[in-house]
Amino acid sequence: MKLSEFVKAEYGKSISECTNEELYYALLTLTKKMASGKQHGNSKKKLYYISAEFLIGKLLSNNLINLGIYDEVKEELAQNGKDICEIEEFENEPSLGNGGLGRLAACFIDSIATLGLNGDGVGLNYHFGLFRQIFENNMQTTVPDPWLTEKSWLTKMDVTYDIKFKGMTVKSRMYDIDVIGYNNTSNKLHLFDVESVDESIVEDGINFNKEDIKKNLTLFLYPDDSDEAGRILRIYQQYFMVSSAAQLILDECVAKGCNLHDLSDYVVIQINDTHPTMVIPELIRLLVERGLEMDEAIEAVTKSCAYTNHTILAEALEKWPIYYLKKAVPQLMPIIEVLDDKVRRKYHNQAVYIIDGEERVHMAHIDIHYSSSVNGVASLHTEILKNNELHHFYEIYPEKFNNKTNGITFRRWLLHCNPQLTELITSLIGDGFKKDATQLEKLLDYKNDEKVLKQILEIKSAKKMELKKALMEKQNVTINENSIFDIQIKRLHEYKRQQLNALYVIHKYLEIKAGKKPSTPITVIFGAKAAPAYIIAQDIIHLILCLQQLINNDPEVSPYLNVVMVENYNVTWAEKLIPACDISEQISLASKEASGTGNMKFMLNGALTLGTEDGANVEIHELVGDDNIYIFGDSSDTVVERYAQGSYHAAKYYNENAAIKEAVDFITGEELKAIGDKDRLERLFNELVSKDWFMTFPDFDEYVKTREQAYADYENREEWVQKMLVNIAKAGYFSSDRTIEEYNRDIWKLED
Ligand code: F58
Repeated sequence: MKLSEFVKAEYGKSISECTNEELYYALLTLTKKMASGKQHGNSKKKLYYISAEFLIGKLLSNNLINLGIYDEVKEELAQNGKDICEIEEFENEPSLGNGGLGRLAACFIDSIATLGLNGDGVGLNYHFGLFRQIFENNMQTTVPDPWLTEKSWLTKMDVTYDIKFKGMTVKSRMYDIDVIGYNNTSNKLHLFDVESVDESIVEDGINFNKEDIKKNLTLFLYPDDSDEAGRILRIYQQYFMVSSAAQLILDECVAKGCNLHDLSDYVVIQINDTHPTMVIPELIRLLVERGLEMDEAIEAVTKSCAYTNHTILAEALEKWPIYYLKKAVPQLMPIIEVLDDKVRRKYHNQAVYIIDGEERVHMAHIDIHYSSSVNGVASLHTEILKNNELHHFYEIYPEKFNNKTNGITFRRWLLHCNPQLTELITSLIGDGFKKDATQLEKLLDYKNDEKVLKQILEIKSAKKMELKKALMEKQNVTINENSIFDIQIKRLHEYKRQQLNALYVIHKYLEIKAGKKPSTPITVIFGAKAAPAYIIAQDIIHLILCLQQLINNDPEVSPYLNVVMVENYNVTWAEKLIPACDISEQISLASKEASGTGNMKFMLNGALTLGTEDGANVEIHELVGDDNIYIFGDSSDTVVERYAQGSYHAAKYYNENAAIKEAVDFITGEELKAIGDKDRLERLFNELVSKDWFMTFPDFDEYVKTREQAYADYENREEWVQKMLVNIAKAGYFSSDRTIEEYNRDIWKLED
């Protein structure tokens, strides 16, 4: 049905007579109707991708693209004087994720549907999402991010379950979002919510009574866990999610004829990090309740589950005190004890026990023993898991370990966010790359085609202008479209080393002050949210915002260097920032970034990576070769060794390296103290000088040198654009369609 006919039937008027808001809702309804006409994967075996996060981004454009009607709709709107981009402004971005892990889940469900696989996502419907970030006095403050509207992509379903906690039962209700593939399939994202949730209990930012579970359960993603009530609330949330999922899974497979003994013929469950781990004991519990022997239940569940690890930071691996579990979900403890007991009888190595000497349950250990697959998310990451972090497990189960290098959906990260580049590519190599991303390699034929190279540069300039406009509109910030756009956008974490980037900015500022001016001006852009309880991360944001104020207001420096931190960085911002970027900062301490996926999005949009040999940067480097990437820093082997030896002393570097000392001293110098909070800046200074746990100092000199080299190379526009082209052409490997094909081939084994 054409939009005009639909609008006539819906509102009794023409497109041009409608408001943008009316048009948004008309398109939403039309899209949902079209999705319901598509087929759902229907193989005997079904995948359930369980995740605490699905960072899906706005859905309208993406859905129109996947339905194959985007251009048509855009055209029809334009003919009636309407701009699809303005209509999109009416959509709130669903606030259902935090970072890479959640965005990966969103890319994956897109690819699962696109490949026609029978697989749904299962998660939670957080009313206020993660939080909305606001900058005040150069600091992050947090407020709720209410994204739900009366009419939305969610459809309230008739599916409800009783979820039993200690002394209380709550009702979960399922809400579905259509996951429309770029083909004929439409799957579902099932989001569970509690019927009794009460948004009005949130006051004063994002504070609420953490003990009133019935009212608070689905208010926020990752509620503050700096106190015990917050940590126990996370257990309530996790169990609520997995018990709902487990009941749904059993209902669906029984409806298809499963007798539960043959569960693994019907079901495969991908556990996205450890947040859904309790699905293992919960399913075992339910199977026993339905008549299976314990051993058989354990075997059936082990065969059906697969676990993805996303981190090697030991502190990020969840370990829950038994006492918490007993308080919230005591019914799981006897099962977990059986699981632990089996491990202890078989393996006499404390490192692999589920319950440790401090009465804590190691969630990842449950996953590894009682799943049939354990995967890392980039080659280097998987190797580190096998050889270091999870070595004891690898010795027991070498056959379970496998690598699945992450990917991104090109529908969102090229077709949607960069239609200009998409059009150019299509005009050169046809549109086969939209289904088979490896065809992008055909672009290499144009490496010496001046006309094409010029067009690529023109598109980059156009995207820079678009970003400039957005920053002006949304943040009232002016940037120079003729400057180099150097961008670091990701969760704020010390291991990702935004502080290293900030130290470079200080270094550059001082250089300019001393009269050494860059040939082309530089705009350094950051985007990051920091967990509210992560103090040093807040301090780093404070430093960046203070630098922004200082530098942008210094007439001597601002013509050459600018700093911008986008407020409330999210998927919608990423869609604007990535196509405009020249240099993609991927500067984590080698060995610490499991994969990264932003690195892939930037590359696909013609940005060059400035990065360490970490995560998927290693694979990007292999693909594009030395000439088309800027690599610096110590190797992961060196870093691992340095940690093992305990041989790193930040103070030594600080005292012996004048450039480091100068940049670090600036943090507590007069200029910044006049702007910022003395305590915060001092705390950050002390953290760096006395600890610098993520080793920014050893990499500093090489980072500066390599960044300067990138800036120098940028001056040669002919060569630079060739590097851009190589990056775009080689990005095909990072399509999430490839990743999902591998998951299916090696782990899920679903028939189409
Ligand atoms: C990310 N993890 C990894 N975790 O850091 C990144 O390297 C990888 O590319 C991505 O997963 C996808 O595999 C991540 O985003 C979280 O957000 C945690 C959620 C729970 C609290 C601690 C952070």
